[in-house]
Amino acid sequence: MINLKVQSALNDQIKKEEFSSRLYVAMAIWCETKGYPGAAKFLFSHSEEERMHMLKLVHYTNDRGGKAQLAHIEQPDDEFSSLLDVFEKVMEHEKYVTASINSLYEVTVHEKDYTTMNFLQWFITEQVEEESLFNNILDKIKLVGTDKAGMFHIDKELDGMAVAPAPIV
Ligand code: OFO
Repeated sequence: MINLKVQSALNDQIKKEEFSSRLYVAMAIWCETKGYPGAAKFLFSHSEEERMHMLKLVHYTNDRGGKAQLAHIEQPDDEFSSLLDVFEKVMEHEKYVTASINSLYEVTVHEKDYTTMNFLQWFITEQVEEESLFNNILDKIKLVGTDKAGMFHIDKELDGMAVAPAPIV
């Protein structure tokens, strides 16, 4: 049976992953309506990945004899000044999620919940990959600045980077 403090921290993370999924849909909508179809496709697919993260936590909590709980999700921002602004906000958000995963891990260390510590390794690695992915995208966007041909090229590249989410395990 899962410890209640760990369960509560997992539920908190479930809320954040669900919010991430909504935030990336809001960003994808902005991109789709501003002429960046590739960035929109990429962000819609990333939203699916966040949903998969949420469900991974849901199944784990339930499988350990706990109960996953959904919470009220606040409205994400949906106005951005540029594609650079969108990806700067993605980066900011991912750093926040990384800090949150680290805090969740600290709870499991404190509670000596070795099974959850082990489970969270996947999320720790995933955050390293996500931060590096978004850093690369940000570097490219900064490099082209306001050059329209460059932006068109980046949008095409983002189109190719959209991935179908891996199955939940
Ligand atoms: Fe769930 O990894 Fe991004 O937020």
